[in-house]
Amino acid sequence: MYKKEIIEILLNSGLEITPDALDYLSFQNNPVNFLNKIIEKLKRMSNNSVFITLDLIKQLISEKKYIDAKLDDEKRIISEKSSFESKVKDIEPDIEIIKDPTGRLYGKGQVEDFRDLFRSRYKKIYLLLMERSDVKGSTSILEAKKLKDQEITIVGIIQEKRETSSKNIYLEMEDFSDNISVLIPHKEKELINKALRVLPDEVICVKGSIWKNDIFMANEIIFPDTRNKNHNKLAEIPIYIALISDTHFGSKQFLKEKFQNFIDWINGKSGNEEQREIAAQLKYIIIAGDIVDGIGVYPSQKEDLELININKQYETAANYLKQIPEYIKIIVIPGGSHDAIRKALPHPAIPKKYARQLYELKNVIMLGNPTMVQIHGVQFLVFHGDSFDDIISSIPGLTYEHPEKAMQELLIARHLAPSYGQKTGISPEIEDWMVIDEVPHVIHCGHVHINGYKEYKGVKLINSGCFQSLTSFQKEKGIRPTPGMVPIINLETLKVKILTF
Ligand code: D5M
Ligand code: FE
Repeated sequence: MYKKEIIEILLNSGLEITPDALDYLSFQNNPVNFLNKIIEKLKRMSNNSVFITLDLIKQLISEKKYIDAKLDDEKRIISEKSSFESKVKDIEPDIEIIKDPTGRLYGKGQVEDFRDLFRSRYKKIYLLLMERSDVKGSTSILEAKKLKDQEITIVGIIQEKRETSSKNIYLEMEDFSDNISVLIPHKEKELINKALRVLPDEVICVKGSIWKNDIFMANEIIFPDTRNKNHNKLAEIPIYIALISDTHFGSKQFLKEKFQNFIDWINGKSGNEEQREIAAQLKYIIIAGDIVDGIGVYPSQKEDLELININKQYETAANYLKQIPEYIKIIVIPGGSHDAIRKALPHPAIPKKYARQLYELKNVIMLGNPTMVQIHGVQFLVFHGDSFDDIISSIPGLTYEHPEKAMQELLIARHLAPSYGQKTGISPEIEDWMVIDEVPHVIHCGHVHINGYKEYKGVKLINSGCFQSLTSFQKEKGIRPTPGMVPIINLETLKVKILTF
């Protein structure tokens, strides 16, 4: 609706815009006003770029709160206008819980349990690799060592990755029959780039042959990856879902006004005509962890807390969510460091003893992390993203600004937390819950506090951002959050929009 107007203004200013940035702008509360402020800011910065990209906009938003999405004027005008009525309130909710670790976690931390965990991981990913037309069968490492001068395919768990001074990479791999050093020669640039993306404890396939001294010389690295996701059975009518995370209730940096704006929009009390139309079709919300800020998460956290009682933090969350009409179903999963659950993945749902008021809300469904749900045929894999710190620091080229790229690496590895023994705690369960057995339509994560979105092979990779402003911890780490950005998906078309509150 506003797009033509936006393009016209940009043409007049000698600027161009990328399609995602145009979508983003057109969904602002007052797009023209928002755009004019961006142009003004660009001029002041004497930025020479002709293209307005989504990254550039995000950078500008995180720098200053000059583009504050307060809806004051518009809100007043609209609330005086027509009354609001939901178009989906009488539709029967259609949620199927496909996978939820709650009540099914038994790991006690014994050494044998870790063996079971890695066997389960190996078995599951081995089968995914065998589905690929370019793999078809493999040789055990024990057998492979006896086969000289022939092309061999092996599948193994990465025990260690080493880069030598001559820039060769060695992958130490094992498959429960034996282990072997796999050499990636430095001259093979493409292969080296792939090897740099390999993470410890990941299961991958390599092709090549036995070289001298039982060293395997690789000529190909194959990740399990995925085929294009088909979009056959989606919702039959437009029904919307909003994805949020990292609300951090109880923190002094929890953004009350932005969250209240979000709730007001749900209740038809704010937003432009197009946004109100979406609100009238909103039926689901998923919250992907870090509901509250927790207690004692880092040494000086007390100074950042408004509420120093965990129950009170969840009670506050419930008091906000109470304002959401009951016909809207809310799925809540925890995050590892702030919510009241054990540190190691997978996480069960937040226990009732901490979050009684959330359990008392009839429309709230408390599940574990990760969890897989199907809503009107659309599958959502919901994971807080606890492993992102490890992945972003391990794979060259990944940054906090683009969490969606980290999500793509996880999907390619078909595992949500590949490496053991780094920052991400992993519990030794009999089954590896973190393997992405079934590829969903949408993967929804949080944790990094930076909104990000991309599509990979038909799968929407979405990081929903946060409702907490910059904390001293993030400032120290150089992380610039993008609070109040809420991805909304139409379950009929899978189209994604980002609303800003
Ligand atoms: O995470 C808030 C932000 O801080 C998010 O961008 C992730 C980042 N973060 C969290 N833990 C770490 C560590 N250990 N190193 C680097 N960056 C980190 P939250 O989990 O909400 O505190
Ligand atoms: Fe968080």
